[in-house]
Amino acid sequence: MPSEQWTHPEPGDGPAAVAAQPSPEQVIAGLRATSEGGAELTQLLTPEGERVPSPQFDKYVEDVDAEALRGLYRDMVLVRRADREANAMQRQGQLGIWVPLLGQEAAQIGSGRALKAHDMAFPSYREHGVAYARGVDMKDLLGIFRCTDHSGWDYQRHGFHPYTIVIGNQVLNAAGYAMGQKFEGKVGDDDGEATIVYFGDGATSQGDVHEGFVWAAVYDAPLVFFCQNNQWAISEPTERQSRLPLYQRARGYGFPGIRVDGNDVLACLAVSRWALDECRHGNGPVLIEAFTYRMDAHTTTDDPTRYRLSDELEEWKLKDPIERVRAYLARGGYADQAFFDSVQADADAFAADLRDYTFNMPEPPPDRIFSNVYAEGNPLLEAQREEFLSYLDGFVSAGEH
Ligand SMILES: Cc1ncc(C[n+]2csc(CCOP(=O)(O)OP(=O)(O)O)c2C)c(N)n1
Ligand SMILES: [Mg+2]
Repeated sequence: MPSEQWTHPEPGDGPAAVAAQPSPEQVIAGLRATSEGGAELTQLLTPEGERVPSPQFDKYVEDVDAEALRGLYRDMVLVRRADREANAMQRQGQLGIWVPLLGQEAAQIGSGRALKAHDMAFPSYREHGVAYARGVDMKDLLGIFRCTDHSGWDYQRHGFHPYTIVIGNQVLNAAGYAMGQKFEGKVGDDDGEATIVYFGDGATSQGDVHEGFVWAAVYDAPLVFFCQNNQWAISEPTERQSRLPLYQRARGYGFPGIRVDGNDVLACLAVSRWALDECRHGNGPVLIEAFTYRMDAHTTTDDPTRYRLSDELEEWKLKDPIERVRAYLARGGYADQAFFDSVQADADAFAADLRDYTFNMPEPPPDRIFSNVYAEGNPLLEAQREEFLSYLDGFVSAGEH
């Protein structure tokens, strides 16, 4: 008989149960459940590309016909191609660092495409796919990673906030923003507004995330907490973050939590639309745990072979988010080879454009750091800008002598 996964003692279980620790067999059973996602995983498209009916979620993707699915496929291929190009450019010294999204395309495109124009998204630092889905030019991401810019897009126009490197911090910002949407009466019907915030499995151990859960819960804020559980927080695996599946944490705060197959773009779209809909109608917040896998290093400064076995990666390659859509489209006769070839050609052109831009990226003027600090002019900052520029001028004239 397979070992039971360890569960946390419940109140009233008695001192023996409270003192009990998981046995080695239970730990192994828990790890297996982790890699397979468990029975509670919401999935609409299997890794083999078979459509699984879902009485609860099918209605949220009724409009996704073959053309729409080809569109989602194209989005994921383009985003992955851009990601691989940026990774290569870091290796060639054109970018200071890159944060790969490889493997997380479905979680990001599915949730990103579920958003409406008036919704707001708060990313962490790996959400290049969401940026693309929000209409941000991917060129504008690259200045951050070439270390010439802090952020390069109009966050209000795109409904996509600047990247946040401080783990979990954006959850507080998003909770505040969503509370504002509630206070201003922007929720309550189909056209209501909602906010989505992205964070990782490791971030769930941060106080900021906990506080965000508390504030959003007690104010019924229209906030979707979108946790991409990619199994790793740099070198720390998820079982070092929690004794329970992460989505179950929501129950303790008093709002619904759900685990979706994060490598299934259709399920991510459906579950995100459902959760956003709940928020629009004033039934927020909702926690989504998108169960996925970081197929590459944490960043280009990381070497994952130091802390994880390659058979884990091999196992997850079989659950590739793009391949299952390709299999579904091909098998059902919804796309032919000419379509796949044209998407590949578009992706190559997309990457070439990013490459040309990066190689010719203008250096910002040195006083750029003083721009966009305040919405309006600030005399103290202006004085500092002048002082800094005259300091730099001193170097030029010293060199001229
Ligand atoms: C407050 C804070 N502590 C530590 C770090 C260093 N750090 C950067 S990424 C990371 C792991 C985050 O893992 P996870 O939340 O799972 O997100 P992922 O990188 O897997 O997308 C840590 C600890 C940080 N950036 N901010
Ligand atoms: Mg992680």
